[in-house]
Amino acid sequence: MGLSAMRDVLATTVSRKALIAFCVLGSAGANAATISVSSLSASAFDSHTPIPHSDIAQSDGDGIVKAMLSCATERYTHGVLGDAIEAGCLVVEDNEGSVFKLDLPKSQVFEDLIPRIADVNADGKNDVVVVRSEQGQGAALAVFNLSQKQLKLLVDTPSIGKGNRWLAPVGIADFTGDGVMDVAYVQTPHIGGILKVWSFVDGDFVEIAQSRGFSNHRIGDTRVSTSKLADRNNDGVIDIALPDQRRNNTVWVTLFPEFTVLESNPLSSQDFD
Ligand SMILES: [Ca+2]
Ligand SMILES: [Ca+2]
Ligand SMILES: [Ca+2]
Repeated sequence: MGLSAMRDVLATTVSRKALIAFCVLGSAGANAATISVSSLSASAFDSHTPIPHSDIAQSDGDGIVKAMLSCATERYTHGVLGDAIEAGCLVVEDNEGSVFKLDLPKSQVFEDLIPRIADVNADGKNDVVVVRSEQGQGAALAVFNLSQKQLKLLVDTPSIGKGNRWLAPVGIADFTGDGVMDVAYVQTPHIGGILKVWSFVDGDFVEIAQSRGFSNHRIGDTRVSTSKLADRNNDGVIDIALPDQRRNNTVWVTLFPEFTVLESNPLSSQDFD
């Protein structure tokens, strides 16, 4: 192949990538504004920079095996996670070594420090769970996965509905013992925290429990959640430990067979090691 023919092939490849690079997800609400940008090229995961204080998630298995919060931005002026810098994009690597990046629209950030890798929709492939915040709407818990070689929104909870209102994820597990994955977080942990638990049913999140009186985060702390998951009562189903709103007590709750407070003990910092 001559040099000029090679240039033509390259140009075609670039233009095809440009065409598939931008895809508007969904048709209604905040999701319609989410722009998914994926890269089929060998753009190395490590060439991206994580935002300050954030962790890079790693996992075994299929689907997403690495996830990073990147594209540092100060465009969302809330600053409850140690500084005013949030993430404008999510970068993931799949088990075949391909790297994908999802840039949020300017009205949104990832207000989080830990991407959480889990198979939320039970298709055998890892997804990633992060807090996404929007100007005027506040935070929502959002799940992204790889579909047709693009990093896309799989499902999200409703936004809190007011700007600068945040939620602190507690964990992802089957809290109800029915074999279906659930997610738990504390909504507005600084101003009256509500534990909310959602189950992934028929492609959407369905709220299965909520209870007031918890606080798993202090303003400014880079630990996203002071909480613990363990089977406290040895019934084979994972339970949740959280500080109460005043952070005087450690409260263990279970969702099985229904929402129940198992224990409430004076809080010790070791409770959440
Ligand atoms: Ca999955
Ligand atoms: Ca469940
Ligand atoms: Ca249990």
